[in-house]
Amino acid sequence: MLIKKSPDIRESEVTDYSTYLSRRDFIKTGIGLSLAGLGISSNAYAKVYKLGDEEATSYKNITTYNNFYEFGTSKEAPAENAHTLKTSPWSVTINGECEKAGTYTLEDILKPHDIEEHIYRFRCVEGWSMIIPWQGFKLGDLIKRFKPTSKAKYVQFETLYDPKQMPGQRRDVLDWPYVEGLRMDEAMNSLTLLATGLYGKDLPNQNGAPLRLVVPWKYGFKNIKSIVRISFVEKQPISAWMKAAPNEYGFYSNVNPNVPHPRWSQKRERRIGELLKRDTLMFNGYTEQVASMYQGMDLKKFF
Ligand SMILES: Nc1nc2c(c(=O)[nH]1)N[C@H]1C(S)=C(S)[C@@H](COP(=O)(O)O)O[C@H]1N2
Ligand SMILES: [Mo]
Repeated sequence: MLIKKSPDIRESEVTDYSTYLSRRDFIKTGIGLSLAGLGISSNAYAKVYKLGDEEATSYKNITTYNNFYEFGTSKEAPAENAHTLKTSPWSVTINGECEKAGTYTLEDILKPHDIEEHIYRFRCVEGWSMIIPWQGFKLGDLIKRFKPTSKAKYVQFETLYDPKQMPGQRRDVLDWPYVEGLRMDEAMNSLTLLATGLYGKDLPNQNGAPLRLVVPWKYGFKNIKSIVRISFVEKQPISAWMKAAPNEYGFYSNVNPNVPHPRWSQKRERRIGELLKRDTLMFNGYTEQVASMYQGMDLKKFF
């Protein structure tokens, strides 16, 4: 079992990765093997994860303080309600400007990718933040497999639409399904992940199982959950939040302490589990890896 360490990882310990192993074994043998049968300890996630001197947010906080409006708009609602989401079987449609369009099983989507561990800052536009140890693979590696054409300038993502499984979709708080998008270079950036797990365990439903986007230099709402469609498109996608409030939520939504939200400052943030507020960092601390993509752009205009 190969788990690659990536350069953004410091002082972390790589853990056994249950989802991936069990899926792989399922594919190979056609038999669902229990985690116990594979000798995988269920408390592998108890290890300490750090990003520099910043300690990872607790598993409990990451999995019980959520935004996932498909299951309700309070922070507690997703953990309470998301058990109704059925994540297996799951399929993902890849379409638009690419050579290998089609509908693929989740197993086919995951199969060629080695699972990496990335410990990232996560900053919600509402002013709170976490440190999350993700497992997943680079979105760029997936994109290459499906051979986008020269017309593919953006990548658009869609969450499952199924009001039976997602009770929040019975109310029109957003124009469902949840949609997000990235410019092609952002999608290809090596920080950008499709996550399948956190803390060495399967992604809990409330965190966007079985597949969710992680773009650590952007506000949390760009990190679309429970993805069923990835489309290569020529025009800039209109995200669910842009539709809902275009003056408040832009396409780029890069973390930027110098560009306030129309209703509040973005200069500081509350790290979940800490008392004192921290200063919010430009591009959430990932300037070195991402600033060149926005060279010469007016970030107040392209917010
Ligand atoms: N489909 C979908 N994706 C979503 C959301 C949502 O409501 N629906 N909320 C977003 C917001 S606002 C944030 S802050 C993050 C929260 O991710 P977490 O609950 O794993 O911390 O998910 C984002 N992705
Ligand atoms: Mo958010």
